[in-house]
Amino acid sequence: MKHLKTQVAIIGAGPSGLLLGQLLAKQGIDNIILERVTGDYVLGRIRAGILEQGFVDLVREAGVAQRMDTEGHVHDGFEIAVNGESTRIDLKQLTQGKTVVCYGQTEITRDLMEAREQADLQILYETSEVKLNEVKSDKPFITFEYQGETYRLDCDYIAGCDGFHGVSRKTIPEDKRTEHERVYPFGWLGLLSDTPPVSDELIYCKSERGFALASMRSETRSRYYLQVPLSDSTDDWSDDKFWDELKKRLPAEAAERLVTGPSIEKSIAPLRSFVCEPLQYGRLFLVGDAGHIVPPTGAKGLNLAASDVSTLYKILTRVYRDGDTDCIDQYSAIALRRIWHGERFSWWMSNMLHDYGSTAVSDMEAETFDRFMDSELDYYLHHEEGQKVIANQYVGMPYEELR
Ligand code: RFL
Ligand code: PHB
Repeated sequence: MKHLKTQVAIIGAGPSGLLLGQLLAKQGIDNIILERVTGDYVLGRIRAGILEQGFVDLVREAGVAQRMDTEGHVHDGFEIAVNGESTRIDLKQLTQGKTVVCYGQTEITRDLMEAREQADLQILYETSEVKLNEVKSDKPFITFEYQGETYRLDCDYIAGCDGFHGVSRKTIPEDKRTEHERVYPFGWLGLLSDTPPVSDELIYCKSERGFALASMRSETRSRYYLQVPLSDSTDDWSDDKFWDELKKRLPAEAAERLVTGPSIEKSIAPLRSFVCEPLQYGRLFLVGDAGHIVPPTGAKGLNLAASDVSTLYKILTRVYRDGDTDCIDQYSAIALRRIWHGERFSWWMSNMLHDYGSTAVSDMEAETFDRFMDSELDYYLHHEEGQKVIANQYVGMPYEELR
């Protein structure tokens, strides 16, 4: 068996693991990242596109913001269209100056991987049989297979940044964790294409045919989504069928402007709300999707991962700088408070904008429910106080400081 030693062992080279690793390294805290797949595979996953200010600030603090600052686009607002009638949520005006940045998760991940390589920091790709041991002791260690050999990695702390399907969460005994979950009865079919975006800003569309989202990655690359039944697969959706359906769900003026082209990626993501409590067990911390999942409607998944990273980074900095090991017990409560806000907002936006089909027991009940929904949309879209509720949550709740 080969032996390795580090201060913080990080499992997973997604945005959570890479960002945490970079921040810790800047503070002189040694870390090693283990990743199950190859770097190219990680970069092939097309996911989030909207970054809150807190995320942007953290990437700057990590010293990896150069490309994001030149190629990312600041968005002052976005549109919500209901049956073709569009309302602009003016983020900047409604939140006293706050905005979001449009820059793809793939690009952030690429920037972080390159920075890590340049700093000669280790990522062990294609590790398997990863097992977390003695996490309740002050000498935890990880065992794994790498390039045909068995390894033991001794460390002080373990950051479980290995996503929803990772091993870290499952290391916490079942009777020591509670998992809250809601699965939605539909998925999002995403399409990426090298075509100019239909609009400068995102358009979230509620229509009688279901939800759609017009998003983007750059002036020449678009990202669109359609609500689809969970039983659909990408084989059911030719590019032509996708574009035809999207045109029917977009407001008419946008549909007329839409430039179509061949897809360069197409995938279906199920929608899920999920929270594991607590997020700390001994010397193991769950970070990002390893501990929680949101439906993508509020653009919160990656942003919640960033606030977890920020909290853990502050804690570990204090541990190594001041020798204050008691502060690790603050992690779960601080992270979870912000996570539940993101969970509730994403759930609420999903409910408001998707078609769930009717579960009403009579026509009258269905009509009453429609009136409730019309009134809810009217309040949140056409009254300033309602718009403020959306805008303030969309730009993100402030990060909480350690005690
Ligand atoms: P990730 O990105 O899933 O990375 C986890 C990494 O851990 C590795 N791993 C392991 N490594 C070693 N050993 C093991 N046993 C391992 N098991 C797993 C995995 O290979 C992977 O590289 O989690 P992280 O870093 O916490 O980042 C979270 C974000 O990726 C996620 O919150 C967002 O992408 C969520 N999300 C979206 N969020 C948004 O804000 N806006 C979006 O539009 C949006 N679209 C999406 C999404 C998530 C999706 N998923 C998870 C299916 C679209 C999709 C399809
Ligand atoms: C995206 O661009 O992929 C995106 C943007 C906003 C969302 C979800 C996805 O709410």
